[in-house]
Amino acid sequence: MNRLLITGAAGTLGSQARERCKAFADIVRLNDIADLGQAGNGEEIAQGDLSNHADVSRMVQGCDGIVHFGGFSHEGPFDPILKGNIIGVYNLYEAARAHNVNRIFFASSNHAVGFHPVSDRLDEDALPFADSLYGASKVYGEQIALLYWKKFGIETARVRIGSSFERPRNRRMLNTWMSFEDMFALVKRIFEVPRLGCPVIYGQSANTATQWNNDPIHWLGWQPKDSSEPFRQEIEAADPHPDPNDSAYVYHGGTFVDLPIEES
Ligand code: NAI
Ligand code: 15L
Repeated sequence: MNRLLITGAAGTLGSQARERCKAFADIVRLNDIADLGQAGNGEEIAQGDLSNHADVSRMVQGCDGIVHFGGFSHEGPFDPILKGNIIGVYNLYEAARAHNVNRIFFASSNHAVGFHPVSDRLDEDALPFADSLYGASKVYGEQIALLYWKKFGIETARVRIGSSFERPRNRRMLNTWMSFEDMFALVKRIFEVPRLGCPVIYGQSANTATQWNNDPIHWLGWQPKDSSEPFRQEIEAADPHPDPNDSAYVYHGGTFVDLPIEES
């Protein structure tokens, strides 16, 4: 891998990617709408707005692969979701097509299927069932990825990330957590495999309690190594009497199902 574009490089996962992807990419090109500071060794800064076609074309040109973390990362008003996640994804795939970039890691979300009840264990065949405008924008992104694979052969890992933070933050995340180590082992693997296609992958660590079945992507050769178990005692002690009827434990998307549709 010569040059890898990382979008959302000022965010939680993108700022991790900034260092970690240097393990397999000679140059990381960093995009965000927010300030990215000075370029370090092996870095190029490409500040810009994903909703601006010219910005996106410039940042994609000359790259060999894309880790797409950029966009609006939670529920909110439609306008930033439209710009970051709808127009932004269209611009990204059009630029990839124009500049012959043939492999993309797309940060989808569990909220693309968040309205399924947790009593149903989900795999790659789960029907889209968004729990929010944000989740619906991720369903759209997954579909654009599939379309550009079928029409143009651009391969994408459509990764429905659970909860990827330094550590799990609550009881729900004991099931949905994905460590940064497991995340970036997956990112690396996506750019190593000779053939990728356009699989749906659930972004989770090897948690004891799991809601998502990754058996269909065993061929990928990625095995998460971390687990939320070491955090269980502390998290359960902080919240000793959870209500089993709380949406947090009833739906895959947790409390996103209860969020209002905000006005733009
Ligand atoms: P984040 O919110 O920390 O980072 C997203 C970055 O995208 C921000 O730095 C923001 O400035 C940038 N951005 C937003 N709109 C933009 C635009 N129009 N043009 C250019 N840049 C723009 O989010 P985080 O946690 O790092 O997540 C990264 C990706 O992974 C997001 O797409 C999110 O939806 C997805 N994801 C993350 C999960 C997690 O647990 N961290 C779970 C599921 C999905
Ligand atoms: C997401 O999609 C969000 O980006 C992240 O901030 C968390 O809310 C995560 O889902 C989750 O479900 O825990």
